[in-house]
Amino acid sequence: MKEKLLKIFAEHSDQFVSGEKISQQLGCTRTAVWKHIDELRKNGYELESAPRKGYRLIRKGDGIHSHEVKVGLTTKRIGHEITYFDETDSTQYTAHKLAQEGAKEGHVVIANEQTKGKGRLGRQWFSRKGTSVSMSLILRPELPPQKTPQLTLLTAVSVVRGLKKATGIDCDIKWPNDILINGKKLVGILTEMQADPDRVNSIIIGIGMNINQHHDDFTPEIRELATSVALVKGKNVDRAKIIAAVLNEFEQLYDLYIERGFDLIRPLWEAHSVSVGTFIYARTMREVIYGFAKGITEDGVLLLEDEKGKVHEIYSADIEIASQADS
Ligand code: BTX
Repeated sequence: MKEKLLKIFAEHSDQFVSGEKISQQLGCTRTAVWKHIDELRKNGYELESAPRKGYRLIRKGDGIHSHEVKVGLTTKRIGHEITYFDETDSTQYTAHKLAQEGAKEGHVVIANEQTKGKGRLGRQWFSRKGTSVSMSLILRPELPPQKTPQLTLLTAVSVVRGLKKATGIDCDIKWPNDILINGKKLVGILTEMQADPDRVNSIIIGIGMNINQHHDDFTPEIRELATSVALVKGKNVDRAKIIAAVLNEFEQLYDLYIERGFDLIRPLWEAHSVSVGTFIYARTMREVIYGFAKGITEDGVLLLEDEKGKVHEIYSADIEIASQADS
């Protein structure tokens, strides 16, 4: 009901809508309308009421609303099913559960706040209420498990293109899963799967985006390494619009990928990459390797040529771009 009421206000932006019209559209009594309006106010919405005119939405609450995302979607299936939480532990957990229960490809889980956001290798991902986007996308491609890293790279391209369309900002990609602006982390991507040895059952792509955080909204441990769209643009932006733009880009690239493979995605990824064609340090589980990042393979594996000319295939690592003095 709340979603329907918000949709009515979205269709009458800045205008009054009479209580009678709302009750007709919602199919409920005027008293029930008043209760729903009261509920919205408790959720942080500012609503003006005027005798004989009705209600007018002045300021939205700090949530993300499914219908606002859906209004911006041009997709055929991605994002058509949305499960939304004002607060949850991690959207990845819910998405895994939904996938096990048979959720369809394209189902998206979105949260306004995560209390146990997951990064890679058991690390934490911070997402502050009302400022960030935490979402997990359920996919069911027919792929062998070793191809799934390609989807991380495809997602990174979708995020860069979606952010450009929705906000005008240009971001860089650092292999494999970081989106950066001026060297600071704006977005993190976590790809997980449920698979048999030779076949993927589902892939869950988690995307954490810093959107409206200001400096003090970041916890001290990430304050110097993180940035947000608002910090770059100097003003807050609409999170629902950004989600829709990213999902739109994602579907286009994903359809292309399913039809034609990774070959067309790779150059798009390389065009935004700051970690290829340069000297880097790659910190793997076992060692740190310094060398020249030559490119990525068909499977999204990073090729790193060390000082002795040996080329290492890096499947998973944290990358640091070497300073000019190192190279
Ligand atoms: P990662 O392991 O590459 O990055 C995690 C590291 O990034 C942390 O150790 C910390 O240093 C830093 N960090 C944590 N939070 C932030 C932040 N908000 N901004 C910048 N830097 C940060 C990246 O893992 C993958 C993150 C995926 C997050 C999404 S959100 C939706 C979905 N649900 C969930 O629990 N995880 C994914």
